[in-house]
Amino acid sequence: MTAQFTRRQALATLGLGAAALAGGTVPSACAAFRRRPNVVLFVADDLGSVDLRCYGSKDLLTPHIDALAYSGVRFSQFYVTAPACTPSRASMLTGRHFPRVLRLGHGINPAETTIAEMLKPAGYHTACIGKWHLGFDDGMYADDQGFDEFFGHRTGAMDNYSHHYYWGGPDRHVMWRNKERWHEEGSYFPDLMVRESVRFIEQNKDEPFFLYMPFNIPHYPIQPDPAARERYGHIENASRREYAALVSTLDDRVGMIMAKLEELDLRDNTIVIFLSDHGHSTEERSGGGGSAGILRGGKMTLWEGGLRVPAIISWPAHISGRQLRPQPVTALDLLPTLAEFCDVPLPQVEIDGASLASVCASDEASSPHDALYWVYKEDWAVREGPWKIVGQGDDIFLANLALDPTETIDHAKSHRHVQNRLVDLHNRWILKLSQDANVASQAPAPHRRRAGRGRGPE
Ligand SMILES: [Ca+2]
Repeated sequence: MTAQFTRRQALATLGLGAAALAGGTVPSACAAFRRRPNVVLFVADDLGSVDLRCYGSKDLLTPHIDALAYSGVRFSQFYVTAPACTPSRASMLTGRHFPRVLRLGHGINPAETTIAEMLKPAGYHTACIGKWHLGFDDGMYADDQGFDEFFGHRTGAMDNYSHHYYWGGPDRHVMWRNKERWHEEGSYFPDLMVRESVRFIEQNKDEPFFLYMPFNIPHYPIQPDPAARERYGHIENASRREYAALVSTLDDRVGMIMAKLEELDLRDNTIVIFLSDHGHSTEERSGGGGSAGILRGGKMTLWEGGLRVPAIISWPAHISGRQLRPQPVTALDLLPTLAEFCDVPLPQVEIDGASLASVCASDEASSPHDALYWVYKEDWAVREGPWKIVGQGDDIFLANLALDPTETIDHAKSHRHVQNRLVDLHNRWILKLSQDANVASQAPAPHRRRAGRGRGPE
């Protein structure tokens, strides 16, 4: 009998599924036996690919998120499925590519199953506190999609003090508590998020809970906590200085939630996940203070700087700390990972992600994906092994990320056989998507090779 089988037997005896095998120990499983793990999902808004100290930043101060990283697994090639807020978050919450789950211009199809709807039948109390941005019609708000409670703004950019929409007109108030407008003009929204989240944790500390905290920062409007500004007087570039203060504003508030979990002795059996919804913004309103380091591109592009994000999974009871995982994985994997860790059934639909339990447990585990696929507006991309192809209209760019993570050397002409294979993968994926009844009317078109772009020699 192997040691692992012994551990599996022991966990089965305790009533825990195979999920609990993810690098854990039997003694810590005893705590989990009392109840399923809590889940806290932190999402940063437009945080750059390297904009944490634990991801190599030299000028940002992010001690709380760094501590979270050191308590668990930090991923160095974690991708989101789209370089924009709504499609990225829609995939993350459903485990399915966003063309399958989004009704364009409206939000997540109510027929889809979110992480909250997956966990609720197992007795989880669920809350979404922050920026929803995943449904704009009746029946498509957070409290219609599996969250017992919602506090925050349903739409995108919101002024953190007036709680009015930051884009366009007419000027309008956009903060809600469930189905009621909520007015606290003058109160700083990130602090309201912490207040409401702490209340939710305290109220549900004796039952399993899922707290989804989609922060609205460091997305513009660039309105950092004045106390955080004081740490960065030495940064000369004003855009970077303001962005840095906003990242620290985020870090401080992550720290406040972590402190509450510690105070209530909930930390060990709480799965805490942190990621950014995509890369840094270069929009004029953002000031352009974020960074992707050596990576190309940012928000709204399919280059690495738009898609590769900081990502952490921490569960002290079952996952070892100070782990770095280089395997290419994706936000699609979070729902199936949580299904396994929380021992709940997957939704009865095709899930595009796969559980990361084995990857969390071992740096020798393979990525669950042979290839990764993206589409965004007219652009598309595929990654297979070190190769990544980016299509923009008729233009094709083929990078070898192992040799050139900056995506500056184009191998499209010199490696036609690779290019053709990845184009075929993309087209097969598009064909599969288009067969899904949910997306038949809005699926992107396959790529058509231009004349002369045949299967040439390498
Ligand atoms: Ca965003």
